[in-house]
Amino acid sequence: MKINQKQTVVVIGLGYVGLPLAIRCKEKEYEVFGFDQDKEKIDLINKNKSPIEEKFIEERIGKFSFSATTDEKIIKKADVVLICVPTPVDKNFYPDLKPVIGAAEATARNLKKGTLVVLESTVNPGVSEEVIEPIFRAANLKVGKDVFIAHCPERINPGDPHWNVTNIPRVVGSFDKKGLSLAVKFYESIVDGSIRPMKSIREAEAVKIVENSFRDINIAFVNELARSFEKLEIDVKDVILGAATKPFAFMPHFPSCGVGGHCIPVDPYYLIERAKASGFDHKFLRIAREINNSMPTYTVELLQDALNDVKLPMNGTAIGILGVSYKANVDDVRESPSIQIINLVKSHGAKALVFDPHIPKKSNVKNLEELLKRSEAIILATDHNEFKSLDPQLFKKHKIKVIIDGKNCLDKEAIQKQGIIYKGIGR
Ligand code: SAJ
Repeated sequence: MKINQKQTVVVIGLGYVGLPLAIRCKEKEYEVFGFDQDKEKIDLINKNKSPIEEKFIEERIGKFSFSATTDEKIIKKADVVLICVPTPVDKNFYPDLKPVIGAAEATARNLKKGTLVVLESTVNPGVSEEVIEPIFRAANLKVGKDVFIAHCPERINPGDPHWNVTNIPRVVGSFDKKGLSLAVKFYESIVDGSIRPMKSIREAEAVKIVENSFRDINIAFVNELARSFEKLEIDVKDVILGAATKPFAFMPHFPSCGVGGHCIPVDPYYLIERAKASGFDHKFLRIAREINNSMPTYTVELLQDALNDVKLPMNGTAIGILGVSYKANVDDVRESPSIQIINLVKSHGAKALVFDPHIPKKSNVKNLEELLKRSEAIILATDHNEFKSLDPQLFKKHKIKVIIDGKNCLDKEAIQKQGIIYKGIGR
């Protein structure tokens, strides 16, 4: 098989990763079809509407439209199959490969011989060899002859105004030379950035896990600092910004009410569990996960302490929660610390008033005005632009007594000047 733009690409999984990828392949003049199990999503895409709030997609979906279906037989048309399905963890933080297995089995059932199959979903080292290859072998498809399998870990950063599928450099690994060369050629045809071939498919899988575990442990480091500096009355954000003036060998991360999203809090568990099966315990990764998982509880404890200072019980008090999304200016609640914070606040008998301008469906008040009017205390859980610019006098006007700034994004001094108790995460 040769890679050229007249070929047909089928993208399996049309979310944050698959949808921009399908649009980009269309922009690069491939014949593109999308396959997803979610009928609602398919109907929106076929009406050139984006199922997610993402500028890159919303700007292009009309211009580079492609047809999407819930029928797996569309895979029969593919010269290149791109698997972009979720790789979550279950409630015990154990990797859940069911979506990846389902996509690989559907591909094996409908595969045209000689097709290139690329897994973009984040998986631990070993999944391609131990899970994917056996699925094709069981369908009498020999890897390296009947099918070429590669791994090119996705690197989408939702909401990023600059880095997107067109320009983020990629790494690619495969089982064999032919698979590697086909995959490198394919990604070179759609990405204006470097495509680095890896020595093996297992090393390509390891790259993404390392990238995101690196971020998780660095966030855990500053979250631990925040809890220590709170007792030492040191403003951790000011210290991190001070350290960041060092032009080399320091990379700022910032403490917050928790680590959400479908990547950072999830990916380390894939390595922790696979390494455990080989007899290695990633103590450091586990401790970092424990620290980051503890931040929502810590945030609610800050609220309880502050309410004690104003003699307000949690029970029966109206608490405003600003933001449900896991990070600023997106509409994604996956693994969002806000959800845990809302549940914790409710478990103490408080009334949780929730507002997120990006996710009206998850809000239980009409607008910010109503939340401010009805709340006695506030937890800012997502640093949406709409919240960062709030005038502290507005809080005063609505007699807000306590503000817990879960993203350290509000003006501490200006709020304190209004006679409001302010507690940040480590400041
Ligand atoms: N967070 C902190 N402190 C920080 C940075 C993030 O508490 O210093 C929190 C965020 O509030 C959020 C979570 O961590 O709840 C994840 O934030 P993120 O900025 O890492 O956002 P993601 O999950 O969209 O991460 C993506 C990832 N991209 C891929 O996995 C392909 C990640 O690799 C990128 O490093 C990240 O974007 C990025 O650089 O922004």
